[in-house]
Amino acid sequence: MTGAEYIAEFLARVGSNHVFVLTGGACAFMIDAVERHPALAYTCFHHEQSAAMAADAVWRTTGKVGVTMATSGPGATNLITGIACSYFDSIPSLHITGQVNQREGSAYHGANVRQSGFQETKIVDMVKPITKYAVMVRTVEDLRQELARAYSIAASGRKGPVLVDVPMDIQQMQIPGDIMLPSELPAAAESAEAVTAALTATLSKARRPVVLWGAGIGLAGVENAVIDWLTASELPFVSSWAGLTYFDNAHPNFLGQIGVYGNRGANFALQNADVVIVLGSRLDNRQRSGNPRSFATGAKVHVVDVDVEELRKYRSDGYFTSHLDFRDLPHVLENVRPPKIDEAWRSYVVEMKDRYFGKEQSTSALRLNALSPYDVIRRINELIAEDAIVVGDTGATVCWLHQVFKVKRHTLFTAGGNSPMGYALPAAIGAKVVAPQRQVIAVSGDGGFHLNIHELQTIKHHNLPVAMVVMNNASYGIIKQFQDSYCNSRYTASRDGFSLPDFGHLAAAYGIGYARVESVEQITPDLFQGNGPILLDVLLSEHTLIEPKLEMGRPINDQYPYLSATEYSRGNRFVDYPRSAEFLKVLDDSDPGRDRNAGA
Ligand SMILES: Cc1ncc(C[n+]2csc(CCOP(=O)(O)OP(=O)(O)O)c2C)c(N)n1
Ligand SMILES: [Mg+2]
Repeated sequence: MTGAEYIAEFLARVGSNHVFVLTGGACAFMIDAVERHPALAYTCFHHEQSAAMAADAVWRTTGKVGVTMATSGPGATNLITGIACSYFDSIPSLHITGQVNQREGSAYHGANVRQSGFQETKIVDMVKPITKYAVMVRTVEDLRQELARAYSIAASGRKGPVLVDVPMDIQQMQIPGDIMLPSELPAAAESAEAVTAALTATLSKARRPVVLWGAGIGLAGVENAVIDWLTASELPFVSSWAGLTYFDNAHPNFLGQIGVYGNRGANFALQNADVVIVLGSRLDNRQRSGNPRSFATGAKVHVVDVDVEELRKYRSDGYFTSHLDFRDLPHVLENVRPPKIDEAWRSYVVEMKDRYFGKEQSTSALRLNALSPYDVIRRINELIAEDAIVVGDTGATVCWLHQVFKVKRHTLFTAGGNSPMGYALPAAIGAKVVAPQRQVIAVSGDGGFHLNIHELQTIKHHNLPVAMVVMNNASYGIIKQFQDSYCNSRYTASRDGFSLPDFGHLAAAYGIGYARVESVEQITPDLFQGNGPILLDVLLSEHTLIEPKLEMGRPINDQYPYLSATEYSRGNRFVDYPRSAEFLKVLDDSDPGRDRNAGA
C-alpha cells in the first residue's frame, strides 16, 4: 500500500471514521485514499478552520478522535484557530497536512530560504505552541511510528490536538501493510493513596465545604463515580462551564455555574466556603476574575489536576495541590472520608440555591419590553430532546446559554478557552455528521455566525437537520457592554462601522429554512424536528445585557447589576468581602441601565 493508503487504514483501525477536509494538491492523495477506504467517509468544508472546529466537536460528541486533512501552506495555516480550540479545552484531535515533496522543500537545499516549494509552509513550527505534538515525517518508517505516537499522545493524560505533516513523496511511497497502532501512555502522577490522604486531610477540617466540578472529570470519563461520591457525602458543588455537560444539572447538591458570568448563589457559596476542592478545572480568569487574590479568600483551596504545570501556577496563591491521573479518581474518592458539614452551612447553601438557581432574568429586556435571551434559552431547553447536542458560539450569546441552560442528558459545549467567533456552526456540523440520530442545535450571535457563514453550503449540501439559532442583537453585544462599562458607551466597531446581512435573505440564498422569532411562543417543537436545516433569527434589542456580569476589580460575588447592601451581606454571611467607600460612591452615582443609549 502507499503512504496515503496506510494513513486511511490507520484511521479505520482506530475508529476515526470521519475525516473533515478541504482539498489541495498536497493532500489530494490522502483524501483519495480516504474515499477509497470502505470504512471511512469524508466531509468537505469551505474553510479549513471550520474543518478543525468540526473535528474538535467529534470527540466532544462521541469520544472518538476527530480528524482533518488539509493542504500545505494556506490550507494548513487556516487550521490554526480550530486547533487552538482543541488545545485550550484539552480535546484530542488529529490534523494531517500535506507537505511539498521533500526534494522541492527548503530543507533540501540546505539554505535558510523562506520558501522553496509552492505553498510550502513550516506548519509544524507554527502549531507547536497549540498542539501536544507536531511532526513532519521524512520516511515511510517515520510515518508508521509518528502516526501511532501522535495519536497516543493526543488521547492520553491531559488530552489535546496533534499534527502530522506528510510530504507528497511519502504519501506515494510503498509501505508495508502492518499497521502500528496507538497505545494509552502511562501518566506520571502521585499515587492514588497519596492523593487520598491529602484530600482526607483537607476535608477533615472542612465545615463549609464546596466542590468545584471541572471538565477534567468528564474528559477522563469518571463523572459517574464523582457524582456518586458527591451524593453520598452530601457535598454541595458548583461547576465551570466546561464541566456542566457531564452531569444532570438537576442534582440536588448542585448550586450552579460559577465565575464572571456565574450564578450569584454558586458564587456566594464558593466565596464563603472554608474548603474548596477543585477537581479537574484550570481556574482561568473567567472563573476567579482578573484578580485571583479575591477568590475564595476564606477557604483552603485544594486543586486536583492531571497536568502538573497547571498546579505550578498556584504556587503564589498558596493553594494545596495534588497531581493525579484522573483514571484513579474513583478509587481516590472511595477512600476519602467525608467532612462534618455545619448545619448553618447546609441551610445557607439551600437558601442560596432557592434564591438564585435558575432565576436569571434580563432586567434590560424587561425595561425595554423586549424579548429576553434567558427566556429564549429556557424555552429551547424545554422543547429539544433530552439528549440533544447544543453548541454555543461566543459573545453575550454563549454567556446567556451557559447561564440558564440545564443539562439533563444533553451534550452542551463551546470552545470555552479559545472562544472564536464562528465556532458553533461548523462544530454543529461535525456533531451532526458523527451523531446523525441526535438533535443538534447551534446557538450563535449574529456577529459570530457570520464568521463561518460559508458552511451554510455544507449544511445545505448534506441537508443536515441542524437548528441554527441566531441571537440577533444587531451588534457585538458583549463588546458593547464592555464599552458601556469602560468606553463611555462609544460603540466603536461593535455596533458602528460595520453591518450584518438580512438573515432571511441569507437563508434563502443558500436554500435553507428560516423562521423569524419575535416572541417566546414562536419557538415551537417542530422547529427542532424538521428534516432539513433551519435558521432561527431571534430578534433581540441591541441593548440586551448579560446579567449578572462581573466588572473589573470586583470579586466574583459582587456582579453587576449590583445587589443592595442587605442582599450582598446576606450572601456573604461567613466571609467578609467589604465594598470600599469609593466603590459605594460609584454605586450611588451609577446609572442602573448602564447602556446610555438604551433610551428606556
Ligand atoms: C475570531 C474572533 N474575533 C474577535 C473576537 C472578539 N469577540 C468576542 S465576542 C465578540 C462579539 C460577538 O458578537 P455576536 O456573535 O453577535 O454575539 P453577542 O455578544 O452580540 O451575543 C467579539 C468581536 C472573537 N472572540 N473571535
Ligand atoms: Mg450580536
